[in-house]
Amino acid sequence: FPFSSDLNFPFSTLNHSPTFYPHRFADRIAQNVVKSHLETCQYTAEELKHLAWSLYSPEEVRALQSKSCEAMWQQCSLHISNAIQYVVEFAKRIDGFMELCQNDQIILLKAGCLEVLLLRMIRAFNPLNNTVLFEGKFGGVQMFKALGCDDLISAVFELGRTLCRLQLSDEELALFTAAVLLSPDRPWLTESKKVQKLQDKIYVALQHEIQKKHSAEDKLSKVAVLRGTICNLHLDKLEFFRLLHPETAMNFPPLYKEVFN
Ligand code: MHQ
Repeated sequence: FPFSSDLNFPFSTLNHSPTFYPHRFADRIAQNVVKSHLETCQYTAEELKHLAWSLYSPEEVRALQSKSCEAMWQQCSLHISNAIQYVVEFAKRIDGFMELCQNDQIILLKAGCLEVLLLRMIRAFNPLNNTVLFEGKFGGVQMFKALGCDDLISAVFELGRTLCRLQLSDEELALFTAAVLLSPDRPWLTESKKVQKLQDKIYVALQHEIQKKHSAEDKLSKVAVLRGTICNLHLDKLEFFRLLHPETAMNFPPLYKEVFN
C-alpha cells in the first residue's frame, strides 16, 4: 500500500491525534507565508530604516523631473517589472500555490501582482514626509512629474499614507498579500474552489495573527480600496501612454507587458 509509507503525508497520525488544534495549522501556514515574504521582499526592515535617512536633494529631483516622459516611463516600468519578479517568487513559495494548475497560477499573478506591489510599498514608504524609495533614495510625488500622470501618482501616495496608518507588521503584510494573491474570485479561474480553500487557510492564520497582536479587525476591510481604484487608474494611464508613445511602450520590460497587456 503506497500511502502508508509516505512520510511526507502521514494521514495516520492525523486520525489518531486526540484533539484537533486549528491554531497549529494556522501557525504552520503563517510561518510558511511570513518566511516566503521575508525572503522575497527585496529590502529588510533594517535596510529600509537606514535608507529612510537618504533623501533626494532638490537638484536631484530637478534632474529626474527634466527627464523625458518616455525615459521616465521606461525607468519606472523596469523597477516595477523587477519588483513583480519578487512577487512571482513570493507566490511560488506559498504552500499550495505550485499545486494549482499553471493556467490558474498565471491568472492569479496577473490579477494580483500590482495590488501586492502597492501593499508592499508601505515598507518603502515614509508617511512622515510623504516619500517613497526610488532608486536607493526617498523622494516625494514631484520626482515622478515627467511621467505626466500626476493623478495616478497622487493616488498611489494617498494609498501609501492610508495603508501606513494601518501599521501592518511584516507578519500581517505577508498574510494580507498572500490572501490578495489567492483571491478565488478572479475571472477565468478553472479551480477557484482550490484557491478558495488556500485563501481560507490564510485568513484563519491572519485572524489568529491579528488576535495575537490585539489590533483592529477592520484592517481586513480597509485593504479593499486597492481593488478597482489604483489598478484601473494605472491601466488607463498605461493605455494613454501607449497611444502617445507606441515605440517606447513596445520596449517595456517583457514582464511588465505580460502583466499589464
Ligand atoms: C517593492 C519595491 C518597489 C519597487 C518599485 C506606473 C508608472 C509608470 C509609474 C517602486 C509609477 C511610479 C515603484 C517604481 C511609482 C509610483 C513607482 C515607480 C515595493 C514597491 C516599490 C517601492 C515600488 C513603489 C511604486 C514605485 C515608486 O517591494
